[in-house]
Amino acid sequence: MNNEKLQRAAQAVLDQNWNGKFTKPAPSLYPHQWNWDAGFIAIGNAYHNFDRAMAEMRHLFRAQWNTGMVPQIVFGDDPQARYFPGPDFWQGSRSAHAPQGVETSGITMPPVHGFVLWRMYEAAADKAVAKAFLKEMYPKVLALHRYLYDYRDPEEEGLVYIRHPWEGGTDNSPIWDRALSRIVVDPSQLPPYERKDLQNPKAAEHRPTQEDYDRYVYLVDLFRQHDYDDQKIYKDCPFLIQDPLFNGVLAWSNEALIQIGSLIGADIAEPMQWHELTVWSMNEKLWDEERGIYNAYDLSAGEVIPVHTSSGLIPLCGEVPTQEQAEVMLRTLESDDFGGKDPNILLCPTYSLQAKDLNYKKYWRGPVWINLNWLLYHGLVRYDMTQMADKIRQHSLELITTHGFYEYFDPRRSASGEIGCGTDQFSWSAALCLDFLQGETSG
Ligand code: 2M8
Repeated sequence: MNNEKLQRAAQAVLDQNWNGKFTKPAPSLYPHQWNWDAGFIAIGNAYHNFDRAMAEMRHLFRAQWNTGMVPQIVFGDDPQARYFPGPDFWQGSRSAHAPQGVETSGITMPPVHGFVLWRMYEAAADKAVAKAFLKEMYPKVLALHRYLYDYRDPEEEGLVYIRHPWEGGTDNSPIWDRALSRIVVDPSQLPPYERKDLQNPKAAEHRPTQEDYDRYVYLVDLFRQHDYDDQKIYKDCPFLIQDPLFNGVLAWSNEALIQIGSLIGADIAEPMQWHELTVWSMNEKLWDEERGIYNAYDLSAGEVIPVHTSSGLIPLCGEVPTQEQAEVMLRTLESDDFGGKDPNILLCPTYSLQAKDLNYKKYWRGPVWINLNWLLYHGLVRYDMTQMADKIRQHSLELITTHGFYEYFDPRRSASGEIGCGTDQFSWSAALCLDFLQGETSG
């Protein structure tokens, strides 16, 4: 498929998933608006339909809680929408901080919005419109970051914790395994629930397990019982993790807030302080020199979680490592863990290829995801590692061209069975394909 055809196909996916108010991540599996999906989708639409990109972000931020938190899901009003957990299960209105007139979940997601806005600005044909939009959005994104530093960084280290795997966006990542295994759930004590994500015949094999879901539900139930009060949840929650992906993305968005603030003449003192502290702490606490990757940290157990997933490479995008550290990370990416030099591997697998429990087709436990590739690509570009950056971009486009706009992909060229997994017509695969097609190799 030539680039023009690919571009049109990607635009068609975004058009098809647009419901007049927001873009669904996929036609039926994900019928509502998701937080970081909305950000990636807005980047794609910035090249295709700038008004829609702005509408996407406005729709998300209209659901911002008055603590500043931006929710993981903003529920749409389609009565046919099949998704669990829906608004009745979340019961967000138990919190006095929840927004009025819109239903949302009670957790957040990786804070991509700062760099999404900057990328939109870079892509915009009409800079005056884009600048006015930045002015409108800047205080909202600032409030989100303030929430993260005020409520999710109890030690004031500049490292933000997540309290649910869904907040990390990498739902069943092996990073969470140990922490989740400590949560002993008696299924008979859980509120009754029915999963809606197992319609596709391969879903049970590819998606999270029942044990995973029991723990996801256990945590949501705990948050409900605490009426989504952040302080109370912090005291009782058995899952509090400082994730290198979440904090790496935060670092990039802090930088973007500094750029945006400078452009619009706003005070940038806060994002500057945040940025400095986050970068310093990530290097002090999460950097693993020996393995050349950033670890996660389990705040509940007080222990490092050695990360063998690509999440530990994401801090490149926020320019967290020094050039020297980045070079060590590049070697990690080239090693047998991630297959950067293996002709059979399409980059970048999400879990070490050496891990005993690697599963090439299971969600966040091995497959390639286009959003993480995009973050890695931009990280590598920042360190002038253009050859590897280009390889990631080419592999992403190859996967999409050969198999379609899937949600995730088996990384092996030699694989049998499906290569494209999960849902087809997945919005962020299409949106970031549009950005990849810009073909930029230096930034
Ligand atoms: C997946 O997560 C949702 C829960 O948030 C789910 O499995 O139902 C993840 O891949 C997440 O990162 C993504 O934002 C969401 C919608 O695409 O789906």
